[in-house]
Amino acid sequence: MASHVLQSHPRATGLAEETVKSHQADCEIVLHGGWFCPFTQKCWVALEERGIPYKYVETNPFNKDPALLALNPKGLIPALTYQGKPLHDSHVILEFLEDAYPQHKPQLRPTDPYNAAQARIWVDVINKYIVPGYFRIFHAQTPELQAAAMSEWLKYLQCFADKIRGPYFFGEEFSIVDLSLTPWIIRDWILVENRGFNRENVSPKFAAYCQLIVNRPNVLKTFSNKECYEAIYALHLSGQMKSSILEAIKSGRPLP
Ligand SMILES: N[C@@H](CCC(=O)N[C@@H](CS)C(=O)NCC(=O)O)C(=O)O
Repeated sequence: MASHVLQSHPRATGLAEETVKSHQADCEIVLHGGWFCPFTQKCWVALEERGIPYKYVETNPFNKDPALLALNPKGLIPALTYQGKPLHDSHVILEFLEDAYPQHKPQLRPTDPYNAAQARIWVDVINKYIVPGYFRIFHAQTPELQAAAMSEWLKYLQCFADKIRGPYFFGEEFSIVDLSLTPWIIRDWILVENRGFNRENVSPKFAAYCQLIVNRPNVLKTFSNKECYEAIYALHLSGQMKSSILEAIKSGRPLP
């Protein structure tokens, strides 16, 4: 089903299309990603923020091509190759980019050890609670289930928002914590229009934080035209989306 949608929307559009076009030369880093994929966007923004040279290769993960399985046995995007060697899982890729390219500033992981540990804690909260919560709201097909999923999500977001030092999570610098939430903030309009989400219901501070995040140039230049996402999100909203993440959520397993 999702593969079918990707046949009509196979490539990045808008600002993201320009970014893809300017990253077609061979490089030691190759990002195998999808224009629609929030996990890809995390890695993509990190490469742009840090000015690390990379090649972008659009990859459809729903066909489970042997070429993708060779890069990631889970058959998911993003996958990254570094000097021809594969890596996968967006949070692992972000950590790898920090470790492999310390000379590319700004680093997104705090250099202070205490803040670095705090960053790990909050990235984990985002990955384990906030991201699955987002998908649970999509997946819920009755008003009661949607309201329950939304109220749980608001609690996680409020807990996160309370810790934002402002303007970004750790203060002045955009970090790996902000980045880990970014793709879901820039995609929250679907929940606003279809599930009654409102950033102000988390807190005015959170709404201001989101505004800052979605206007970062590197976030905008890795984002396609909105209407293209709507075709994919229609599948989520109607319960027709089939993906490893949704299967995990339905069966109570950890996300792949
Ligand atoms: N934990 C993975 C999740 C990646 C993921 O689920 N990617 C989606 C696209 S946004 C995918 O490849 N879906 C294909 C499928 O579910 O079969 C990460 O952080 O990279």
